[in-house]
Amino acid sequence: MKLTGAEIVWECVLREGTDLVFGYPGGAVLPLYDALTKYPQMKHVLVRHEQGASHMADGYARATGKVGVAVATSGPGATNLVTGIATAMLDSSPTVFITGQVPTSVIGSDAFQEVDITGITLPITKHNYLITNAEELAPTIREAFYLARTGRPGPVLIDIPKDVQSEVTEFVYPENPVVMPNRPWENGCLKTAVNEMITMLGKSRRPVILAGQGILLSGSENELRTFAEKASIPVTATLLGKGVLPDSHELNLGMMGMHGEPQANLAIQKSDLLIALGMRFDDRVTGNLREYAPDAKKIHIDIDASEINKNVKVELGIVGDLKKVLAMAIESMPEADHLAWMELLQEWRSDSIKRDIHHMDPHGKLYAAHVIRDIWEHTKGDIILTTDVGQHQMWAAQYFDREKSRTLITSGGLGTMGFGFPAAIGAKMGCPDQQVWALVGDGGFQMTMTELGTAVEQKTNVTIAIINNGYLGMVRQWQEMFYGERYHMTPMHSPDFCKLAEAYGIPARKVTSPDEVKDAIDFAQNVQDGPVILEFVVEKEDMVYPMVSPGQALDKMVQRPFSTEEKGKE
Ligand SMILES: Cc1ncc(C[n+]2csc(CCOP(=O)(O)OP(=O)(O)O)c2C)c(N)n1
Repeated sequence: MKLTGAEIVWECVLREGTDLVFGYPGGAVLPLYDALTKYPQMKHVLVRHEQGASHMADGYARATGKVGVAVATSGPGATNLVTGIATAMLDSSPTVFITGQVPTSVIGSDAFQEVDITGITLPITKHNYLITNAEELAPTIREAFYLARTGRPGPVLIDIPKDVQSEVTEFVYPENPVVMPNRPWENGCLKTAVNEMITMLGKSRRPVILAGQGILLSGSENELRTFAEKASIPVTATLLGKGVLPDSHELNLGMMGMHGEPQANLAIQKSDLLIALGMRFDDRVTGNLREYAPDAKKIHIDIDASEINKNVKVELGIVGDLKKVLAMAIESMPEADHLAWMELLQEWRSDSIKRDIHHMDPHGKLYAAHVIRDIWEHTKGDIILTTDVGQHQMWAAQYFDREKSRTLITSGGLGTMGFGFPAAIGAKMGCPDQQVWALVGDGGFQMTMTELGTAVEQKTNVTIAIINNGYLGMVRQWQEMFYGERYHMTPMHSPDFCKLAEAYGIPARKVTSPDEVKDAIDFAQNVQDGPVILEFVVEKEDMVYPMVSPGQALDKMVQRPFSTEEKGKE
């Protein structure tokens, strides 16, 4: 069958199981958009800015586990995707980005809207391609989707010159599976390593599992649970690992790291064996590396060999699919308990940050953490929550318990402000039967609120909960703690968000006191046919505690100082 390059693109994307793309047209993708008219089964969501498309594709991918796809034109269209591509790269999100390029005859001539997007995105993609003729399209697209979703997932970019999109060629879909020269560890080799792990576990009195996003990416939540239960090992999760073991599980210590639970950080520092599963020892989770878990032997299991020994030197590194490795371990490991260790952890647990909020009487004031906990309670936690970046993100990690994976979607690695709202649109389109909320700061929301137009047009039912503290809150917190309370360039003026909503025809409520919160949540839940905005005007100068200051050891946590009222109660 003879097809144009543009038609081949859509044929192949559909065959990869994707019938939804987010994008924005332009000169260099006109043939692609024109061909789209022949593929009504392919839904295209017209965004308001290409960054929005990139985060929507990412949010869709994280919520569903499927590959998210975004399309943009050459030059500024392509560069507008860059932040989203980097966000997907740092968080291993399976995504494919398709960009138009100037015609092959003028590549390299600084043609109108020419930019070397494969050069620009080389370090922030798992792989990228510049297509030079239409015959390359089908095998390349097949390979791109394979790369995006296999091993450690990530973004792949395909740059397609305009003339290639119009070129007519024979379309042959490569039915055979993609074969890549990767060398996973053989079973025998894995078995030896797993036996070594079991021996180390047998000698340990204070083991701790560090569970990362790799658990959900490999679909090994059940294996994690059985592994932890069989050997009675407490589990702490990274931000992106939240939900891989239910927060209500008795072995779950909560999140680790800079704003982690005290018992989780203390457990790591006092442990004699860390078992790191699909995580990458980011500096926000280790604190000062020289003082990190000083008495612990370390085991690191990851699909990506380059992660082993990158930040933390380990006694045992295992490169493999977590599902397979954990299943092997479960089969041959003995049951165990670590009673003395559990008792100690229980003692530390009573120092949890959770206590801090329940003891804190708001005295009529609206605190962000309370709002977040209230949303959790009134929605019974049964929603997909996306967040933006900042204080509200950390409070969400602390107070919005997760029972399932893929229900907290947040930019962990890159910390991209502007991610939360478009990611929620993508998540809702991937999971239409689930309630989706975007928790955003007043600062971050203003970076991508232009996607309100997209949500209205698409009738996307997401609730946007704006935590409005009038500041770039997290930066203000650092100014308070480390820069002599000089709040320079962090107070931020916002529009009247309810009036903004009105301009778009979006229902909205402003909440200024604790007794209005529940009503507002009910109001939002009654809206079913499009976006809804709740603006929570919260205390301006609140702090996220506990906090491990940069450069400090993980157990040097600054706790919330008691207020005068609370001191009286002690
Ligand atoms: C694109 C981008 N620019 C700058 C930053 C640095 N930054 C991190 S948190 C933050 C403040 C966020 O403020 P806001 O969105 O109001 O949320 P809050 O911290 O108040 O909850 C800033 C500026 C960032 N993470 N991303």
